Amino acid sequence: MKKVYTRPKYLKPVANHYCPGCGHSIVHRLVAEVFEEMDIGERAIGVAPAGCAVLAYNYFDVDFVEGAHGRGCAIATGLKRRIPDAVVFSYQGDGDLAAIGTAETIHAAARGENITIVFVNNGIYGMTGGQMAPTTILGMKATTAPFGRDAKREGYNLDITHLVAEIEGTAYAARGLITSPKEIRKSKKMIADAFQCQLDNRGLSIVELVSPCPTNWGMQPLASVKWIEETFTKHYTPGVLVERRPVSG
Ligand SMILES: Cc1ncc(C[n+]2csc(CCOP(=O)(O)OP(=O)(O)O)c2C)c(N)n1
Ligand code: SF4
Repeated sequence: MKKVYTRPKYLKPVANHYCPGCGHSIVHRLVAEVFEEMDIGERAIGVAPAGCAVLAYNYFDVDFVEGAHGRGCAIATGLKRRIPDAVVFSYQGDGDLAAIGTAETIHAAARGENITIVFVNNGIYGMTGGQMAPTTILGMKATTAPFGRDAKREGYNLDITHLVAEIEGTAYAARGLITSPKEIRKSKKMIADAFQCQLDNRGLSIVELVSPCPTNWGMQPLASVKWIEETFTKHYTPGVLVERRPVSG
């Protein structure tokens, strides 16, 4: 019988701690598959976040550094400048990238750092129990916005990838969904394009993966995916947001 599914080379043969229906494990798999297909796993160095993906270094079979909360882009900057041949990526949640790490994110983009950001947006602080994040959309409930986010009380949600895309130093910004197999395949292509951008020395690349957190959303996994497609994407439309300095020929 033909084998159609196997563990990617750059994922360790261990069980992970993610909840059923969580997008993180799918994103891990996509990144590991891209490393294998692009033959860059031996050169990869990841920066793990404070957040549900804090143990990413236990799952990826590539070099990793653990970052303090929000400092992924600053740490990735140091690694890439010191080891230019490495393929450096920060793996960050929306609390990590768009709240405590806003300054690091924006300034890494402004400097045009040749790093890749894998950004998992589940609209909430997952690890700490479902507090409101900058990405929490209007009306969405969180433990710190129990009646749903209200613009008058909690302000509007922040589309950080759109903001980063506006900055000249950003070479590639895209947003994919971790929902249906079709959308997941598109997301994988975006991850590959982001790493290719780094290989071509074009500047900062970011891929946002809009991803379910069934546990903190209080939904079943399938309902979470449906909610992303019907509601969350009204604020976070998938697609390539910007592509600068393409390599000709
Ligand atoms: C300096 C500092 N402040 C706060 C925390 C607590 N903390 C850990 S993870 C986290 C938020 C994680 O949310 P997110 O980045 O969205 O990732 P997710 O868990 O949803 O994947 C917070 C506030 C911390 N570890 N360090
Ligand atoms: S709390 Fe949410 S983000 Fe964290 S592992 Fe569970 S489903 Fe995933």
